[in-house]
Formats: sequence, C-alpha cells, structure tokens
Amino acid sequence: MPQPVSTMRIVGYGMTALGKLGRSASELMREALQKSLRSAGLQMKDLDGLVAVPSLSHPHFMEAHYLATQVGLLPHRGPGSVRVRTIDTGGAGPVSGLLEAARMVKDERCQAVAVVAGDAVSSLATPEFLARADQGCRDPENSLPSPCIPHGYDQVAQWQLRQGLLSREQLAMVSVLMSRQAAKHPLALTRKAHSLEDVLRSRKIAPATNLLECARRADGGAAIIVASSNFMDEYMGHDLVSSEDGVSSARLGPVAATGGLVVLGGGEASGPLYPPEEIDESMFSCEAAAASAFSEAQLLPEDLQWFGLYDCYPICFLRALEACGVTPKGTAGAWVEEMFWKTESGYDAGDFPINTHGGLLAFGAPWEVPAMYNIIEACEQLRGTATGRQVPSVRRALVYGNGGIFSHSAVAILAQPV
Ligand code: MLC
Repeated sequence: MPQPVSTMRIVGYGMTALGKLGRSASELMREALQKSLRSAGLQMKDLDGLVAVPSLSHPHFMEAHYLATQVGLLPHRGPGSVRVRTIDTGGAGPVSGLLEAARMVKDERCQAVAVVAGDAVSSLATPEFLARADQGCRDPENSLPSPCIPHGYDQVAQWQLRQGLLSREQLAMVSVLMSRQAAKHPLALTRKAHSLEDVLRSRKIAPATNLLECARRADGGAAIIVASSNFMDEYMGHDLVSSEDGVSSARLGPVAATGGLVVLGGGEASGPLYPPEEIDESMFSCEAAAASAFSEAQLLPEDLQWFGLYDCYPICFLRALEACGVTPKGTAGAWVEEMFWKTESGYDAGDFPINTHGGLLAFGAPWEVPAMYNIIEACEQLRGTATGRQVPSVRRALVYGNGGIFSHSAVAILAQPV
C-alpha cells in the first residue's frame, strides 16, 4: 500500500510558569522540554534532533549542545545520529527553530526534533540586564542612549509618526489591547487591562515609548516537538488521520493524540543589523518573510483565522499587521484604534483574533522565548483548548517572530490536521 504523504507536525508543546523565578535558564529549558515531550507522549530517547536558542541570563557556548548534554542526548550512543543546533536570530529564534526543525524532519530524516528556549532576564538585576542587552545594539558612535533596545524601536516609531500614518495614542492603544487579551489568559503576567491613560502616563523610557509599551521582562521557558505524521503513525502505532474517529493510544500524549498541528509553510528574511544607515522601508523584513510563508502554504491572509504577531514594542506590532496582511499598507494605526474602541467594554475572542495570550507587552517576555508563546497559543487556538479566550473555528494560524531591532523575521503558518 502506498505511504500517505507525510506532513510536518507540532506533536507536543509545553511551558514553565512565568515571573521572577530565581531559576537558571537551563533549568527552565529542561522543564519546558519535559512538558513538551509529555504532551507528545514521547521520551527523551525518541528525540534525534534538538534546536535551542541562546539565553541572555545564563549564556553557554553552543546552547543546544549544552542542553543536549544535560538531558543525556549527547554524547550519542547507539544506532543513528543526533543533530543538535543553536539558532540565533534574536527574538525570531523560536520561529526560525520551528522552520529548521521541520526541515530536519523533512530533508534530514530526523524522526522527532525539539525546539527549546528559556531565559531568566527578570531575575537579572536591571543594571546587569541593561549592560548585556545594550551590548547587542550599540552603534559605532554610541549615539543610541541606554536602554538601547527601547530607544532603537523608538527611533522607528518616531520615523513612522513623522510619516503622519499613525498617532502617539494609537501606539499606546497597542499596549492596552495586549493587556485586555492577557487578562483572559491564566498564565499571563498582566492580570488587569490598562487604560489608555495608564499607558500614556507610565514612566517615559524614550521620547515616544513609555514603560507599559516595553516588552514585559520575565523568566520562563517553552518548547515544542516537531515530527512527521509518518513517524507518529509508524513508531507510535497510531494512525493520526483516524484519531478523530475516537481511536486513541495510551502512549500518545494529548497533543499528538489529536494529530498535532500541521506546519503548512514558512519564510524568513533579514534586514540590516541595527542601526541601519538610514531608517526607511528597506530595513524591514517581515513583508518578505510573510510573502514566502503565504507562497509556500499557498494561502492568502484571508484564509487565516488567528495571528500571533511579535509585539516587543507597539511599532513592531503595527508594522506586522500590515506585513502579514491583516490590514492594508498605511492603515494599521486606524485599525488598532478601531479595535481599541470595539473591545473597550467587553468583547468576544473572535472580535480580535490576534495575540489572545497578550504578547510580549502583557503575557511576558523572557528575552528570546516569546515567539514560542505565539506558537503555543496558535496550537491552543487550533486545538480549541484556549479556554476563556477561544476564537471560534480556527483552522489556520500565522506566527511571526522578530529578531533584533527589525533585523530578522521568521513567519510560519500552522493548521489543524485534516
Ligand atoms: C514593565 N512592567 C510592566 C511592563 N514592563 N508592567 C506591565 N506591562 C509592561 N509591559 C513592570 C515590571 O514588571 C515592574 O513591576 C515595573 O513595571 C518596573 O519594570 P522594570 O523592568 O523592573 O523597570 P526597570 O528595571 O527600571 O527597567 C525598565 C526597562 C526594562 C524599560 C529598562 O523593563 C526593559 O529594558 N524592558 C524591555 C525589555 C526588552 O527590550 N526586551 C527585548 C525586546 S526586543 P514590579 O511590580 O516588579 O515593580 C525583542 C527582539 C529581540 O524581543 O530580538 O530581542
């Protein structure tokens, strides 16, 4: 009998608590990895691939090799081989990692690959955090004041404000919207929605950026497992396609038991290292990454029912709305304002099917981990398990991760299994 066409799937995912946890990044990575394996019904020995993104709080040379050694995947003994890779595309890392894992399964015949991220930037004292964070984006003339990252995004926000296409209030409304979403997620750090005044009156960090418009620093870890549908069928003795008929296997975890989530397509693109020679349209890369992802998945934005858009600062989210086709070019500010009023006094999740967890601004932002939260929330929405915030009938979802200050973009499109 011919083999069914194999698809790349997320068959497990897991995350730790968020907060100021006083634990090392490696501990958080290990816990998230164990949880993701459990949700797949796999064991550590079933992995033959591991991708990790670097941590700021507890950096290790070759992070993935370090983690693989800690969990006993390396040194490898026995038949076959294990492939272990560290991917550094900044905050885009988890989405780059997902796409790399799907390639490892498809082209390198890996059977199951874990993608892991963890960091403890909340437990770092602020001077130490800023010393490390600033180092990554100091320009040669040192003209970017500390904190460099907020100032870098702020320069882009100011440039966009000068174009006259958005207002200062519309930037702040992004944070309000994210806090409204976070208030519905049991694990989010922000428990109560902000008012527009809360955001506009919070401490000024840069000329057009206040404290409540900065990614919310946190400790946390998150992981996913990518495998082919054929592997899950053959090795786990379970036909994923027929799982909807009620066939279940004791060995499969809850995510794998319903077929996991299909990786339909993806795309990546790079902009210049910050600061660019000039701030202009040529420094952005999300448009190209999204176009590749839509092309590979053979879909259009209107075919998607949920979006996980990177929102380390409001300007990143606003640019992503247009780059990913949620709203036409030049209209993101007005679109956000419309959503702000629409969701002002209670709303259904389907009214605003974006970042239903609250994003970096309100869910929590452990350095390079947060794009993994976009992926995990997409999985929850696709599985229909986003209790209290479920968008109706989510069949396909897009996730976007941004690295550096618009220096790298990675976009993936996920779907329910059919
Ligand atoms: C901070 N707080 C927030 C918040 N941000 N509350 C709600 N929403 C937010 N968005 C809270 C904190 O939890 C804390 O609460 C209080 O405000 C003070 O924050 P802090 O961080 O402790 O203040 P401070 O030490 O003075 O530092 C301020 C800061 C720092 C702006 C310098 O927070 C910062 O750098 N944040 C941005 C982090 C960042 O840039 N991450 C990378 C994103 S870029 P309490 O209750 O404890 O007092 C990216 C791309 C990439 O993602 O590639 O990296």
